Amino acid sequence: IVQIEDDRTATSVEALKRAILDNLYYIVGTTQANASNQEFFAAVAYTVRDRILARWFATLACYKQQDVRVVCYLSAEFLMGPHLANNLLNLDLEEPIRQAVAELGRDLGVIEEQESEPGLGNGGLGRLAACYLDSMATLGVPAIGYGIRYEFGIFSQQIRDGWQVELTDYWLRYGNPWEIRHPHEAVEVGYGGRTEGWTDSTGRYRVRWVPASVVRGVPYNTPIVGYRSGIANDLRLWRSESTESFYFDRFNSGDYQGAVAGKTFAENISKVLYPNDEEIQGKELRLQQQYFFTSCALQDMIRLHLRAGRQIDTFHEKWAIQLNDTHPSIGVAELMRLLVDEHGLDWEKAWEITSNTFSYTNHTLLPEALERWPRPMFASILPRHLEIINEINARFLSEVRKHFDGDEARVSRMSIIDEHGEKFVRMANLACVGSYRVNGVAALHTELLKKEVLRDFYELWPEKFINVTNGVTPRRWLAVSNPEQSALMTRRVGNGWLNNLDELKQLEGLAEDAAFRAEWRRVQHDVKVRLTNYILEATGISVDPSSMFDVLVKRIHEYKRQHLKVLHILTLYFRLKRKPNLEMAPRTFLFGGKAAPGYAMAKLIIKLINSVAEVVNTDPDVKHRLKVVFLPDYDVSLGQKVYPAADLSEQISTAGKEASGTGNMKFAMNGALTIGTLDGANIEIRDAVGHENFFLFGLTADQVQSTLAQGYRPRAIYESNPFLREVIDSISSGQFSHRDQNLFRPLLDQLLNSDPYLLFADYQSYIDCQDRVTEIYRDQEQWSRMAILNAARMGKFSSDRSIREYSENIWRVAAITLC
Ligand code: 26W
Repeated sequence: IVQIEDDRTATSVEALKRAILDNLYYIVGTTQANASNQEFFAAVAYTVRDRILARWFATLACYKQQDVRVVCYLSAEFLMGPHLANNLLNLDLEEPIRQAVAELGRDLGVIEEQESEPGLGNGGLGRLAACYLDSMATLGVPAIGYGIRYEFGIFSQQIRDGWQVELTDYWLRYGNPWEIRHPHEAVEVGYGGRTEGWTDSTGRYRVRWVPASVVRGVPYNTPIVGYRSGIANDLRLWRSESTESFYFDRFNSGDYQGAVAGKTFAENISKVLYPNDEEIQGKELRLQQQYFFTSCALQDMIRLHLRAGRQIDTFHEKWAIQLNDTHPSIGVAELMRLLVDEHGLDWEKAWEITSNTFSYTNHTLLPEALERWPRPMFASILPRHLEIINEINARFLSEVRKHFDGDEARVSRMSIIDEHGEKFVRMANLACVGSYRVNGVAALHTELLKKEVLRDFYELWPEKFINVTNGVTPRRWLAVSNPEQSALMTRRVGNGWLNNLDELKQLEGLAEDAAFRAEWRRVQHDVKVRLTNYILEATGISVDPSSMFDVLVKRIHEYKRQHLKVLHILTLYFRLKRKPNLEMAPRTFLFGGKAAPGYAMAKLIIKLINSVAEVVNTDPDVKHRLKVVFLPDYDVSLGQKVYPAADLSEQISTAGKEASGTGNMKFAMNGALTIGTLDGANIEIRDAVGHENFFLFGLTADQVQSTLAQGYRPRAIYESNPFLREVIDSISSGQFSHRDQNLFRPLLDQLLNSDPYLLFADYQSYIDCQDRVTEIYRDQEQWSRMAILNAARMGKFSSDRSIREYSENIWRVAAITLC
């Protein structure tokens, strides 16, 4: 028998080699001899994508056949990171591809490095969406991710003279082999204009929206492969384009300028990701973006629903829409508009459908991050939606009045429209009213939502509120990022942990095994050498891989307190200045993270870190015992290099400010010990790994509140603590700014006069705790024991557990098995 292998599906090394060369020649358009590594990457990616397509169609067919409820995860951000290595792991193709690539004369590691990551997110919220897509595909939860295909993702960061400089991120420069454009599934989205009444053929009064402009949304699909589940879900990102026909008139009448202006408006919508997190800007384009992808998503769902031969009034039975924060919450009004205006349902039926479809996840307690839109702006962009929101609000407020007889203060707090002074549309209120479930992302966060930010809503509908603690995917964050430690763990407990992270519990016993601990340290050292080489290449700084790697990577924000870390470094620095021969185990302080371009204080913090680095790293008294490194352009790819190499994970936000944190989980899974406050998921991590294996410091969320309420005076702490005073005075004196005493003035003034994030209140507790860290680190055996126990006990923080909770408690979807 002659067996013919299909070059697009077969997985033998020989077939893969043929397929790569074929794709290189016919798709990329080059030859093996001439191909750059970048082109070769594209050929490998196409080869992998070919092997996904059959699963993708099979998955869709299976969802259709089983008539399942589908989860639609609506998110303005998906911070996916590079796909190749992750897809190879999930498809179990890593070894044959590695060999095929090697036999074609290239190195898979080098090829993987060519992939430019789709940085379509700012930080935690966008990365969480990516982890959840991975877990949904792994568990077989039918899901579609809906978002925006930004042409420019999060800016790339350079450091010049210690300052952050932003460069545009044209991630599509070399094309994107993972996505498939589907122009025949395009939809139209309107903006502006007016509404008008009309009477339909049954004599019923109806309203229609006559937009002033219309743009086309074109979906680009990227398959999301589950870990060895045979399932591929769909990430659908929408690109805005102009509807040629709309501007044709202007063009024909000679108004070329006008025709092009319309095209520019349309194309601008999906042009660039807003680089802010945790602070709203109230910009028109942002609302246009939010409405754009939300409307595209809802139209797409309705099309799929009707195409399957179903009636519109069963919509909520077949679709569960998760709102990733309030960014897509305009969807509540849009679904009402589609059902009432376009599909002719009456209001009550439409509301029943809508309010049984949406759920809302809140990701932040910071008041400056709660979205609200000035009403006049909202009215000019979405006039029909404002009418609908007014109607939702009127009905809702009458329910509130019935329930809380006569409590007009409460009515005004809960109103979707903020009627005080300049009027606003409050998107969190709209999301709460339109959703059947509202969740926070860590136990403390959910409690604070119920007690403070959303208290009135909790009192009206306690049953709506639920906690789902965040999780991260152990595939990308352990298996792909840290192959050395993964192999070690798999040798001891098998590879079941990849889809059941609780299985790492079996490592607990090995913490007491001296040989295992030695092996653990050897692996950790190798991983640190890998990062050491990267640091040298990226920054020119040489660090000692046997020093403690003390790491703080996340967006730069005052509440995350990167500057508290600086106070610690300087405290150690002055100890060494006083006693140059003091015995001190060497530490390498690694920072990474981007500041929002308009956030002056965050940018000044970056400058401070680099200024301190410049002095400390070159001071002969320090004798290399302290090294400070700011790693530029922190992104998913860099995270994958950093988490595995960390010894100490810094999670030092002011208690009550960090909703959850997810970096904290990635570190601990990789065996780093955490120094942290009782904030967000830190609390649950500490409970899981054991209090004795976690370095706790600082005020609790309650203490933070009462400290501020009692008239907090940071200057008094400064005056009474000589070590803190020395550090602050040294910055003030210009010691780290070439004698410039003004450079860091805004930062110092803020700390001395108000210190809203309580750095001074937590300073001594932090320093004392760091001294305990140093003490324990001297006992490497003890440190290894604790590190192993941390890695072994992180099962709860797999995103698989989070997705199971969403599936059971919110979405009411069952995982499918392939038919
Ligand atoms: C409108 C500006 C804006 C943009 C993004 C405001 C707020 C956001 C996000 C909600 C910020 C964010 O990413 N929050 C983070 O979400 C993570 C995932 O749940 C949590 O782990 C982090 O603690 C939280 O800061």
